[in-house]
Amino acid sequence: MLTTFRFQLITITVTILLTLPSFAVAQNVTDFDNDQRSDFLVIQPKKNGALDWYVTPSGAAFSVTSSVERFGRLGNHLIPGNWFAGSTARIGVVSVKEGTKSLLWQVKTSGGSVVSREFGKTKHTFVSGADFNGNGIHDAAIIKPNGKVIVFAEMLASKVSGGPAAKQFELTFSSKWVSRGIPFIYSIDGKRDGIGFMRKMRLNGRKIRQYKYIWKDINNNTLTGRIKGGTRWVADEVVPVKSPSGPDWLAFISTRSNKTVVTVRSLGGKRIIKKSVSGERVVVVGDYIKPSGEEFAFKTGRIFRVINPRSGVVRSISSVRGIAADHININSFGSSPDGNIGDGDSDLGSPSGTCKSFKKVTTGILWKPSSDVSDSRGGKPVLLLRGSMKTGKRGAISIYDKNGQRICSLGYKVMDEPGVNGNSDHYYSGWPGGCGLTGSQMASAAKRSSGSSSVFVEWKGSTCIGPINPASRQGSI
Ligand SMILES: [Ca+2]
Ligand SMILES: [Ca+2]
Ligand SMILES: [Ca+2]
Repeated sequence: MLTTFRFQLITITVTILLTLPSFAVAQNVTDFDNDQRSDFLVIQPKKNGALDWYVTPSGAAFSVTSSVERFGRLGNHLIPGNWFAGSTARIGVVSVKEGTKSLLWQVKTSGGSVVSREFGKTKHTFVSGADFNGNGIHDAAIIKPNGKVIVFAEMLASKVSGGPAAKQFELTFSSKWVSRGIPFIYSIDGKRDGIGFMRKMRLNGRKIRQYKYIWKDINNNTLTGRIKGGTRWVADEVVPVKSPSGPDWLAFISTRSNKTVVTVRSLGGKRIIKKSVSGERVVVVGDYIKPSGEEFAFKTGRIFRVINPRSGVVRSISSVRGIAADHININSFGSSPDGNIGDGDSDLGSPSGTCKSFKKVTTGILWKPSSDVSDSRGGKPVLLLRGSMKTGKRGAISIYDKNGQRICSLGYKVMDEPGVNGNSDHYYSGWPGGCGLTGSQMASAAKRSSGSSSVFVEWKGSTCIGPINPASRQGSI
């Protein structure tokens, strides 16, 4: 998954790799050119909301970037991966099927057709990019609020003629772990993935807190324990990193306004490496370079800085600007996205929070009705929060009408140049996580549902910023 990326609803995400059986298919998830190494995948949302995909392949020594194709729309989550038997990676998206609350999974085949299947609902968290039975083909899973996890092995591969049979499995966790934990993918043998939840808990009444976990796979293996050490750090995201052999490692990714920290540990807690960079960065994982095993990479603008956890070797690779797509994506269409890239937001109409008090637009808060950037954000509102007005929220924030009905959303974007606009946090309508409406469309939507064109933006606790006239500039930073 990507981090900070914890982004988008388009949400996109990040990746992993598997060990390759000699007969097969590249299991390296984001391997598009079939050289068994991961490639860098980036999307650029266009003004009309379409997504253009680009790949910077390992096979050409990361020296060129090519356009893949246009597929998906703002508001979709990205699910690139090895979805079919005998194929290299393919691009795909998860969206909410129009007029329903069902999740629609769609992946492009090499022939250009689209293989799709409905699986899960908007109230579920979905998991893409994991291989639960270790056959090299990616499987889908959904996490239900009641603690049930449904694994759908070969969900899409089975729809292709001559493909393997699909099979479903059910794993059960307590609803507390699901609601309070960070979901993560992990393999005990480097091949077959399982799913777990990580929670920061107090140790036997003592003050210090550590991460505890519970993990299961479809072969009835269960692991429980705690991550030794690391009592101070708080992770936003926990992502698997293939070690050179045997069990996975885990990358704990922590993003703050002034730096991004990645700590790679074994499940037993042994620290393999810790790296931090200034500013908020997207983090992706893949087997990009030698030696064997996966690397992680910080993305800044067009540059991916690749770091091997064991050797510490660093290499910089240039791609294109855009949102990095990782193959492991754990996300939902709700209002509080977790990881990777942004978050989608198609579940409008079921406000998850309501404004109990209001904060007027003041210094440190700036609403611009029309962003002047030239991508999908252009001509649509952006909210800037500076200094003490920041909330730390990443992903999507909700916009309500005066009755507390959710009518739109804004998506958080990591800035390519950290520190821009006084180091403000930026939230866009035309960015993953955002609803894509213009200022006047937002005003109309609010007017239709509440009789008033004013809107209120989710802020801290149950306090909202507003009233705001979405079609005019207000505030200053
Ligand atoms: Ca490759
Ligand atoms: Ca599989
Ligand atoms: Ca490697």
